[in-house]
Amino acid sequence: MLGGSVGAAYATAVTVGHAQPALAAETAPSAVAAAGPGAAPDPGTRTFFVSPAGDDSALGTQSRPWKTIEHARDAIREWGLTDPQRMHGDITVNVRAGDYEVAQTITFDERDSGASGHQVIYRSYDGPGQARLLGARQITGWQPYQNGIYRAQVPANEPFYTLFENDQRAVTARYPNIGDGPTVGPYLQSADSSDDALTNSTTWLAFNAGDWNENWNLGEYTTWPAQVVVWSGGHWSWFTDTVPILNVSWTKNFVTLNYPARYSLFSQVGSRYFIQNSLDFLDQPGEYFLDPIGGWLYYMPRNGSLDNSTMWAPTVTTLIEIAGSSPDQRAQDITFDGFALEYSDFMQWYRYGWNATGDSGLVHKYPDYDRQIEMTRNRHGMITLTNTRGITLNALNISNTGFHAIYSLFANDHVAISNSLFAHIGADAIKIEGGYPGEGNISHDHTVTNNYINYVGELVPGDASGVEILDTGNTTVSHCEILHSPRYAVALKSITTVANADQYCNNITLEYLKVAHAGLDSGDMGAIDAYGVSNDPPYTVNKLMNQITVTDVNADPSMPDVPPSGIHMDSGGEGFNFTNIVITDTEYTTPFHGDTHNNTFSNCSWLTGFDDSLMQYDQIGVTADFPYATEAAALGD
Ligand SMILES: [Ca+2]
Repeated sequence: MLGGSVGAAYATAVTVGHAQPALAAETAPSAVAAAGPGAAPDPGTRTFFVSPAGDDSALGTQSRPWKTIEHARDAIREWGLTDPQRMHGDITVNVRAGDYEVAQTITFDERDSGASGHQVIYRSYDGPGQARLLGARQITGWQPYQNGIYRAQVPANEPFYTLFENDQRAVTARYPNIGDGPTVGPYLQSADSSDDALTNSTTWLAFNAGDWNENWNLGEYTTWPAQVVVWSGGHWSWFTDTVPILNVSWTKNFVTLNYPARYSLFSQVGSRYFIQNSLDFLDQPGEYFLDPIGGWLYYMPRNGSLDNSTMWAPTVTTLIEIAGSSPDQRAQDITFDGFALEYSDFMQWYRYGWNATGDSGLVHKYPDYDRQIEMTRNRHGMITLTNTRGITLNALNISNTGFHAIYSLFANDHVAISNSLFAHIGADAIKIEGGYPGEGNISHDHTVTNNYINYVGELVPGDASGVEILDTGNTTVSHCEILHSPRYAVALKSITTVANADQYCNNITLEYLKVAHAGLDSGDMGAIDAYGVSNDPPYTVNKLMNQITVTDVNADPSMPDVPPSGIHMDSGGEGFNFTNIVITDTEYTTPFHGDTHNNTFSNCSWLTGFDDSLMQYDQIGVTADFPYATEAAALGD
């Protein structure tokens, strides 16, 4: 029944028609209207308008639109238009073309749900990408500073953690300078040390003599120190940490970090890293440094001047949050259609997951799962969903995020993400994360189809993924193109201790996917990767990969781990049926890496008897009517 409801919602969302029919015999309760956010609408009206030129004290009509989405939400809420007894059709908020700067996260909860099978639809009225929600403010007042650097005054003590020149992310001033390639290298390497306490530590990074300069201002002991961005774990290249430094010992050549990295900073070979966030590192076009204490922002323009540039500083980590109060009180049947969403913030310290079993501090049936999930403090998506049902996200253009683009966290089902463009994403483009194993199957029945995903993991290259699905099942990912990922294109994860009865990662279908340029900076992984999703016999085959192409899975030459493969079935990567798959140009010795006994295979390019005529190449990837141009996003392809 829910599936049918979502299908109907999707059909509504992609309908091109404009005016919605008004209900004839419906009135807003006068008491509610009197307490409401403005003049009551024409009785029965279900269509409203918002415009950058509007006024929240207006009527919300096409000729007298409101100014903010928040006001439309409040009006619908306070007039009781979604009361199940009164909601006899969809409610549509038509958002006109233009820029809407989002200074505070726009939140929706169960009071904003559709009812009786009808949706509340917020849509870009003038076409896909025309209504733009910007999670940033413009920085103006730039003056030449020195050496090609400009600077502008900014409010003190309002730090932000990424910056944009027009539609392009700036680089936090760093050493060594970023290269031209698709990775965030080149890197330094942490040093071996005669002191085991240093090399086995997650907070001490030993450096090679000459790599660091005693004259650098690293902000030691301040609230705004330099940071190390490091593939912790030495030869492992699985996770990147961004960690502020505490201080430097120039006599012993080691740095003490303010927080533990995910793994030891030395293991067989040095951990790859760079240093960022000092004015002394600002020497390359495109680099910036923020001094939030003094209230100055420094930037070296990419083209020598800022005459044709607008500088955007992010204001929020999340632009839209849809969150019910609890799994029993869900926000449901809400659609966002056609919006562009650009710019969101990152943080000063990032680490993927807790370091050890039980570190979340919460009691769980599988406490080792703490190591598999985002720490509480890092749970940010440009669109974040929690405690929802039947949310439709269609024809969005999401770019330049700090964290994930769309983050479905914990109890959500029947999320539909379709026809959308993702480009220049800080972490994952689409992350669907269920709850802890064995504590309830709360994330399921999602549809991810017809999406174009290009350049993910720009701030979190370790564990970056185009689509990551954690402890979630009954989900289909289809007709997606996923390009340029330092780690995964698609990752399916739980943890290897989970028993079958507690396993929620069943019935996953990946099909008609086109993957290229993944595994660009990571090892011991595949462009499509699974871990811990089927751990015990009988390894029932209940997951499908069908009609998939994967090409160019080659890591940066500095990557010291086992080279990446096309498909990597890690421990617990069992119970899959692989059919009609072509993998080319991978760095690992074989295109497929994993168990061949508890998975089934037919017509795969690395097996004898492969028949290319069975590949439906014309149906792989996004469809011909994809609503956005993909060429622009593919620059550098
Ligand atoms: Ca630099």
